[in-house]
Amino acid sequence: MKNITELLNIKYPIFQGAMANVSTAELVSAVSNAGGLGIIASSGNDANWVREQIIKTKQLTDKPFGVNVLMLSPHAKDIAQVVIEEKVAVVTTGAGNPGPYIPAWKEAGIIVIPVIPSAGLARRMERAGADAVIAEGMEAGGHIGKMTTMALIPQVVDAVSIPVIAAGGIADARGVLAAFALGAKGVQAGTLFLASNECPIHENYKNMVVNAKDTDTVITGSDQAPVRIIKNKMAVEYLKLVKEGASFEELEKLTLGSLYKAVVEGNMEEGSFMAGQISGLVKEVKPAKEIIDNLFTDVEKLLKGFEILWKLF
Ligand code: TUI
Repeated sequence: MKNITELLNIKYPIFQGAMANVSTAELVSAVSNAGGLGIIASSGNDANWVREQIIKTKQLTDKPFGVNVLMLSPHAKDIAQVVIEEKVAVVTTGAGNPGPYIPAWKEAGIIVIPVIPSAGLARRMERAGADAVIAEGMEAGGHIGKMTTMALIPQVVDAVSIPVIAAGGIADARGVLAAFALGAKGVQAGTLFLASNECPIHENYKNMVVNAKDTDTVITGSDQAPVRIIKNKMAVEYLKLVKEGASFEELEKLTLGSLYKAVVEGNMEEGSFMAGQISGLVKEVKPAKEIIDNLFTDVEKLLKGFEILWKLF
């Protein structure tokens, strides 16, 4: 099995998770230039917007980058075509089964890496022709599945013979090595890159992440689409309304436009600040290159420490 850095022609086995309204050309190119894989989040945007972001990213980096296609999006079909036309190197997918799109992407020479929340879906994706999968635990921010990273990764690794990338709850060298110990061949981090200089979000969002403690995220959204966000006034009200049996319309009144309020306006009370449980570990905002370089220097140090420990046994 090729390792993930060879497969993608990148320096470090780290992906920047595609974050809705956040992962645009600026962050994506910074991560790719630093030797990771930057990934554009198409989220709910239309195909023209995605094409513009691809063109902009190509102007900012000559390194490989990816585009995430959200299966929930009404524009998924058009975006699936744009990534082919623009000869994007890597496509990741989220929030659904990309099976029907995979043959055309493979024919175009695109490396296809779906995000999956279970071993069953990982197996289906391998059969459909995926090159690797990203197994994302429910520690992650945003839309999540039901399994934890710790339980999910080894079961997915045993279920498929393509490389598995671990996501959810990883923001330092300990997390990276834990993921590798579970059999992953790479990691994907979202929250860690929210706290980067190049991340184009409101300062208040970065401060929310940096100031969060371990228990500060909650799960909102519906049973079909649970969403992890940092606890604030909106989240508390949302959960109270759910407990009182509020209707979908009442809940939607709170959440409609709330991601925009977080990302663009930095509205601390009404915004939806998607972030993972590992926010409590992310303590400062740094350039993406420093984040990645430090991370893998720490991985090397930690590995040496393990070797010494092993000899003492
Ligand atoms: O997609 C994500 N995270 C996201 S997408 C997003 S935008 C959004 N906002 C509000 C509500 C919904 C979406 C914010 N964060 N992560 C990847 C991911 N994919 N997590 C879970 C899944 C997933 C779930 C079910 C992938 C496949 C799947 O398939 C079900 C099936 O069998 O079809």
